[in-house]
Amino acid sequence: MKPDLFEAPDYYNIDDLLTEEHKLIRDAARAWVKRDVSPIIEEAAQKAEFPKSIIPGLAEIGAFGPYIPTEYGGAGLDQISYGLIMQEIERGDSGVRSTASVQSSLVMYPIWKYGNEAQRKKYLPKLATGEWMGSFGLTEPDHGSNPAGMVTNFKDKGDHYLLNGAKLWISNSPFCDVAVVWAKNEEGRIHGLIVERGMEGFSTPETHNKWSLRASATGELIFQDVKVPKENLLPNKSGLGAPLGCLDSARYGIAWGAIGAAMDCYDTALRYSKERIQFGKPIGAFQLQQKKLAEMITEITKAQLLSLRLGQLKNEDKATSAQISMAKRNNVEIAIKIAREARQMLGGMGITGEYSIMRHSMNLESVITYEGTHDIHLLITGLDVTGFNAFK
Ligand code: TGC
Ligand code: FAD
Repeated sequence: MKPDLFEAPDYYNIDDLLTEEHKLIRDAARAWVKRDVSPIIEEAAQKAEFPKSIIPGLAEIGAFGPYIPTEYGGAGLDQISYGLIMQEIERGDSGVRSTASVQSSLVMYPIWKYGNEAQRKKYLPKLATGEWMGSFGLTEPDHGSNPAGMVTNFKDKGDHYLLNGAKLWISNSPFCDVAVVWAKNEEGRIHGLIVERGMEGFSTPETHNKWSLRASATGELIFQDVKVPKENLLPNKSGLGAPLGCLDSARYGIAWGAIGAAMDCYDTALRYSKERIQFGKPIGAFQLQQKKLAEMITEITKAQLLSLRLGQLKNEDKATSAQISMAKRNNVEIAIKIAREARQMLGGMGITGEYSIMRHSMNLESVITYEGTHDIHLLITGLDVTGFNAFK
């Protein structure tokens, strides 16, 4: 892969709206991605391996639990800082951002919000340093967009719960130390359980042959009569709203993250358009290529403003789930379109691993599907503005 020459576009001087702390945190994450992610990520993606060597670095830039209070080992930052960290990591690779999203918003967040003090103290500090890695099991083979239909279940056996079922498409599953698993009790009510590696009957086979998110490990979570200690049930929230609450936090991070991938594709295509000569001119001098670049920077700027405003609302605890859905859907869509256009601007070179664009493009095919598909988020907006529920 070519040296990482990334320069972040900021067409509307959005930096002026950030605090000095935001910029310091963002710049530290940006420098880390350039130094520790860019040189190794293409090979990791080609080999379809998650680069575990970057786990300590992710912890150091505050990517594990950015907004979790410091007393539990988190970074104690605000929501805009969290978003900026996700943006910078996904500028490097969506799969690396996935690892951070899952650890922060889908594992640490439910333990922090729905767990008791003993659970917080036991798990959060080790998750914040990356000593323990987590996964989040909601999706099942027959229940993806409709998690309410899940069949994974647990029975009360007096001194423990007996967990049975299977989860599919689980990020970090092949190497996770703990999994936050959503399952129904005997009354059909959904609860979160913390399952630890080593519990008998718990296995995590890897899913192979992915063409997308290749630098992220994806797999299953299989439970065959797993005895889960009673103290591993998350006591403070149950029902589908509990996992969906975690998704709000992760979807928010993705809304920012997708901008990072879009910025990287735009920046690469812009640089290439100034260097690549055809018909005696840089290709950037042709109107058709300028149209592509002008539309890219317009969409990136709109997405940056959308995320920043959403971050302000989140900081005030006023962001609605539907507002988060809109930002996730919009920003991933513009990123995938920008990746596609940027890829074309590089001609044949665009399909190679010399540049990051094709990898971003393939990664974004997962990002547009997970955490609620593109169409599911459209229906959430549709429901919000009309009051009519098109799901049921
Ligand atoms: P519905 O009847 O609408 O709601 C059930 C209960 O949940 C509440 N609720 C929410 N709470 C918090 N946040 C949200 N976003 C919420 N949305 C709904 C709701 O108020 C209700 O509460 P209550 O107290 O009345 O019971 O539920 P539904 O069954 O009709 O489903 C609605 C739908 C389709 C929007 C929902 O199921 C959905 O979002 N489906 C998409 C599934 C999904 O996003 N899966 C993601 C799996 S995790 C993942 O992909 C990780 S990838 C990570 C990575 O690698 O980065
Ligand atoms: P389906 O739900 O079967 O959807 C198929 C198609 O039907 C989609 O286009 C969808 O939009 C459409 N559709 C479904 N319902 C409707 C409707 N009512 N109206 C209109 N169209 C509809 N899950 C986890 O729990 N944890 C993870 O860590 C995790 N990581 C993932 C990592 C990767 C790489 C991938 C690809 C997925 C991951 N997922 C994870 C699962 C992800 O959340 C699901 O793939 C996603 O929610 C969609 O579910 P599905 O794949 O079963 O598709």
